[in-house]
Amino acid sequence: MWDALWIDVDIATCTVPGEYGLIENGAIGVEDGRIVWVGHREDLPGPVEELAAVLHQGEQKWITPALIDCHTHLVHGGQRAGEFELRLSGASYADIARAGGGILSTVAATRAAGEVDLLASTLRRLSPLIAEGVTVVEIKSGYGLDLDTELKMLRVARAVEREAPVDVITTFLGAHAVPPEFAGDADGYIDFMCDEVLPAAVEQDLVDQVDAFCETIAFSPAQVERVFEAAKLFNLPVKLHAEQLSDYGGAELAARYGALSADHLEYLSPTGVRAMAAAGTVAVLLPGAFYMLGETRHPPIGRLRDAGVPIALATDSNPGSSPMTSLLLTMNMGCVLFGLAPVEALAAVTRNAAQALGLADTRGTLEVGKIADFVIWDIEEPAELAYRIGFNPCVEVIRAGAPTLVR
Ligand code: DI6
Ligand code: FE
Repeated sequence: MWDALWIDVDIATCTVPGEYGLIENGAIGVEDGRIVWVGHREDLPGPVEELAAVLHQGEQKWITPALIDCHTHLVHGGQRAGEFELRLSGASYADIARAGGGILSTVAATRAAGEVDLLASTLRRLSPLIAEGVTVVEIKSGYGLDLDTELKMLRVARAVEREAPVDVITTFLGAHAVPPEFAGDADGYIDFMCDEVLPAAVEQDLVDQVDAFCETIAFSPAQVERVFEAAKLFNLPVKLHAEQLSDYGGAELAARYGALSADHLEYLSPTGVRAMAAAGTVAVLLPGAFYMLGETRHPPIGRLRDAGVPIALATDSNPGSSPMTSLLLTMNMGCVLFGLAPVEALAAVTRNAAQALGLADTRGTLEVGKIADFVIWDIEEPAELAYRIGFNPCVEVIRAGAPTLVR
């Protein structure tokens, strides 16, 4: 007997690229936290009462894979509404960063924050994501830029997994900005990150993957390459903030290191697209940052599609360029601002987001053997998930086969 069986549901399995993988009048069987059966109800191997210990009747609601937010900076002190006001009166994101504001103002606030408060504020920002059916979230460091605070951020990210019903992937983003102590010495700062901070974080088992910010206002491809070499020593997968504000060749570099993903990509070149396709690197698009910064240059969606590069979407939740905590709104923005189809937007926060985190074997689709993380939605068709703005149709989240949230 299975542990539980869901019937009277319509299912979008997301198993086939470019399609919802629809199963009308479907059923899902779960055992030991994994999916053991998924298909049409009439094909079930016996009478429903005899198949599982618990029978859930879905009243013809929809089931999709649980959502995955594969790029966030959720752990941080403070906020930057003042900078938002400056930008609205004409300053650019890069101007503010060069003047010592931007990321560095959040660094000051994060260094000053106590660990307990940092965890509490992170959990508050996480809760709307959880309410939307997110069960896996990636969280980056990168607002510490010194040994103690980078470790503190990563410990908080790990603690999130103990305190909230989500699995957390932690990302070391020491190469996010040059801190004041290293002003004018970006190379010295990269040495410090590679030789001292990353090894200490790995030693304490705080790091699942490594990221960097490759941009004229941040780090050069040569500096990023040293970070990737350091990651390689620890067998850690890499990813990169690339081509957000200019074409700097970051995506090609990331592809050369077999990166799981390259993220942002508004200025991605045709060569970059080809390199990503060849390396199997996922394109993680962040329409929240595009929107918030009033950008006009779109990521090359058509080229990415033609080249078969999987496209993911994420909130990029951070206090500067994307103070956003809704993955459903991100899906809507992916469609309206970037021209994705709703079916692509759903894949972008499920199967492709799983791939961007190296979790494609266990997450992101509804198929036998995968972890039974799924969402029950009160909708009439799956395109509704990307269509509404500011309305959350999630009624229940199933995590490893167990209902964790009922609204
Ligand atoms: N790109 C981003 O979108 C975030 N970091 C990055 O490298 C923004 C970080 C911030 O402005 O605080
Ligand atoms: Fe980011």
